[in-house]
Amino acid sequence: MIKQIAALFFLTAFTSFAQTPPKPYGALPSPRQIAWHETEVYGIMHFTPTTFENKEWGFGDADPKSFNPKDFNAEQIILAAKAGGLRGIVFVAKHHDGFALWPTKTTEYNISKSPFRDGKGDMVKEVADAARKHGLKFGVYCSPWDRNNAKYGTPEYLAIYREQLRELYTNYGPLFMSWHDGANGGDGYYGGAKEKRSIDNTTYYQWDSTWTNLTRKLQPTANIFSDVGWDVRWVGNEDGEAAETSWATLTPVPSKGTNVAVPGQANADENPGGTRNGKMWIPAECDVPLRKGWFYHPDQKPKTPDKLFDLYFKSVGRGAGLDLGLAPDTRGQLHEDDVAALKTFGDRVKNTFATNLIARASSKAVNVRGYNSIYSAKNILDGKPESYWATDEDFKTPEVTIEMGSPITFDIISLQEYIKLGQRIEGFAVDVWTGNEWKEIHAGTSVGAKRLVKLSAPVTGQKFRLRITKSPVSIAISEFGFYKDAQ
Ligand code: FUL
Repeated sequence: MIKQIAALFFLTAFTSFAQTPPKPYGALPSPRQIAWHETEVYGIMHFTPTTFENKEWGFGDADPKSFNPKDFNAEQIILAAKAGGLRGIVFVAKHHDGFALWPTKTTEYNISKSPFRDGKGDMVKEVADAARKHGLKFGVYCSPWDRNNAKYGTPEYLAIYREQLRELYTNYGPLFMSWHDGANGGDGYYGGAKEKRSIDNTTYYQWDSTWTNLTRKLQPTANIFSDVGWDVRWVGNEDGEAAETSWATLTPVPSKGTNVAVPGQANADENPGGTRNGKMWIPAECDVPLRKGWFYHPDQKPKTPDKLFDLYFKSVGRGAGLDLGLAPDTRGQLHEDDVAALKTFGDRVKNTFATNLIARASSKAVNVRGYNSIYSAKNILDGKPESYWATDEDFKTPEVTIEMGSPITFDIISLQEYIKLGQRIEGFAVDVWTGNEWKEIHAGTSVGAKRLVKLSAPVTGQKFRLRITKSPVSIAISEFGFYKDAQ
């Protein structure tokens, strides 16, 4: 009897140990950030009187009557975005020129004073509705700098700005992002004063209480984008590229006189790559306009699908997000060149990643956590991001061999960590078996939400090996794949 109880005790202890997931490592993503990572590619849309002036930064003095997009079609824009593989749209509800694209009660300088829909239009609503109808998430950008408002620079303007956010947060459904720009102060119309106004952007907007009391309360699903957070950081350039080695973590340094790091105060050196072992999970967004400018200019052309595909690897493929600037023309639609570029890019991504060429391979790992099938290496080939291969505590640099029934040819490697347990891996390598020895195809560093590698030439083989070459803790890998560029 005693023996049986002891055996039972041992078995229970063993199975519960064997089922214990790896301890999380470092800063972790929140559920709202996990949802943001899944969005991967989205757009940011700029369309105000500035479009009709053919400028990038409206001064704030354009006549509201100039905003007259006779053929505005939110669905045309959203469908083009969807064909490009974009899963969300951040709509610039107010840019630096101060013109509000919804019938706000906070300023006369708004869409109801324009000929659009005979002064009865609400463009924020039209875009939000079209986005949701076609399955895209919706977010807003409301510029804190307002070159039209007479009160800009005084404490009264802060109340106006917050009320604008409150309107946007309460009338347009759940948002996936609230985008906060860093451009601040300078010359402007300011109700006719036409002067230069400087504010101290560390204190003037009181971001801490705005985000805590408004954004978090009214839009708990909205990821706050600004230079260094709170949820998503700026990548530090507008070229669409994160650093080759990218960490989703960062330690924001509070701006002088505040307890937060505010927009416009980025530590640009760390933004492109983040900080290994940073205190907070704040992944990078790579914002880049589809054309040269954020607003439509007839003399510019959209980026080529090849360029977009390359940027996809340098953003999403480095654990970041890709935010593509969409600029409707004066009709209120995306130019056919933009539509075509988005479609070719979207099709290429969709077709390339449609089939993981090693999905049916057999796998043999050197170690599986507690011999437990929950953590089997098979999980990295199952296409399910929720399952992962984990190893025992002391197996920090394990390897797994993948074997196919017949040879395959590929030129893309994809690797994903199970980021709910943090960003763990610091180095990995992939080899092909040549018949008598292993030959390294690629060696890389950080992984995180996703690491994509485009090889310089296609590789053919039947047996492969993934080696984790550096990690401070045991690993948790959710997906591993080989793909062939569908160009
Ligand atoms: C910048 C702004 O100044 C640009 O006009 C644009 O809105 C871009 C997305 O962010 O900081």
